Amino acid sequence: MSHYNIAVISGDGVGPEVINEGKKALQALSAPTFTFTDFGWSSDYYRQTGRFIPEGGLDEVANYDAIFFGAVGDAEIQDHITLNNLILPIRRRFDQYACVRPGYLYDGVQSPLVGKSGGDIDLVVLRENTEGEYADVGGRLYQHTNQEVAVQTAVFTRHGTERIIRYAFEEARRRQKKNKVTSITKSNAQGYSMVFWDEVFQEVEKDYPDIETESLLIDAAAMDFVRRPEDFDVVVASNLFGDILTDISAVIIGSMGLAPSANLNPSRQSPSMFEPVHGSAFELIGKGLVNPLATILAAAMMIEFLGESDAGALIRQAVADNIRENKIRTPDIGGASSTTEVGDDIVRRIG
Ligand code: GGG
Repeated sequence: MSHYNIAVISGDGVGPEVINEGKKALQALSAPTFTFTDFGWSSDYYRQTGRFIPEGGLDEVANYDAIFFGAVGDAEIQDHITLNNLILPIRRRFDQYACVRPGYLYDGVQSPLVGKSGGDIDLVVLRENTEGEYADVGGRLYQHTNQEVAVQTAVFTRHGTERIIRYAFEEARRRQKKNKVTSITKSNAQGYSMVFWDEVFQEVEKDYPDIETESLLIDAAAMDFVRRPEDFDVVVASNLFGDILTDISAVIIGSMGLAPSANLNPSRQSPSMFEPVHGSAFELIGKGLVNPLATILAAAMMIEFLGESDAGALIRQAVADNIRENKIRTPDIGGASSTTEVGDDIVRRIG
């Protein structure tokens, strides 16, 4: 029987609550088995030590099969500090360049979009995860004066752009749904980086004549995610545009609490990381109101990436059945049950 060593970074806010339910779902499987090692890296750890990740911490995590991540963000610490010192260094160090964010409307969930029912929305956004607008390049001059200058540079390399676009085409073939890839840019306004992205997309698409292609500007894509989400299959976008679009895809499938995310290193030379799309939601801490299903679905993505497709399917089925039955669900999707009660129901169904 396979056994996996999982590095767990619960992080901030509701992270520990949802990670707890994700671990429960994984432990309910008869196979594979897991050893979870908790790494207490978080904003609290930063308050105590001045660091989010201890010296040598990433070297230690490099030895694990995967990373199971909760959330980052704290009421007292600016978001750019938490992000740039915890989650972004992990994504970059382990070259987790493919951020995979599925948006699926489950049978039994009310989409805010009129007339959409189960399965009508079934798309996946491939977000470039290591460079683009999130490249840590820039600076500030003459701070706190009238002459203040702030520069933030986006970085698009051929290597980084081509590999995420290629991954998107491969994903469209793997999914066997609409065999379509939509590329998102803003090349009407950003004549260097985004025109470059369009050119790379046009080069790569030649290698995939079986896949239909479409190119949209980010503003049109945001509108079309609301107006015609059923037309999308695989969507590939830069780091920032992918981040924004996946908040839209989460809300149109009924809740941020239903949106999982995988940060993949497809070469498998370093561990990949799995997390809910949602952040720390610190206003919900300790209330038992947070929906654990995004994290449980991220757990399913994790074991599928590790090669355990049958076990992943079991978890997915448990989630789909829980939602369809519409008895035990958290308030974000119209229920009155707690985080733990939903997690317990998933465990019962898996068991
Ligand atoms: N579980 C994901 C999480 O905590 N996200 C917080 C966040 O703000 N992330 C920004 C990003 O992924 O770009």
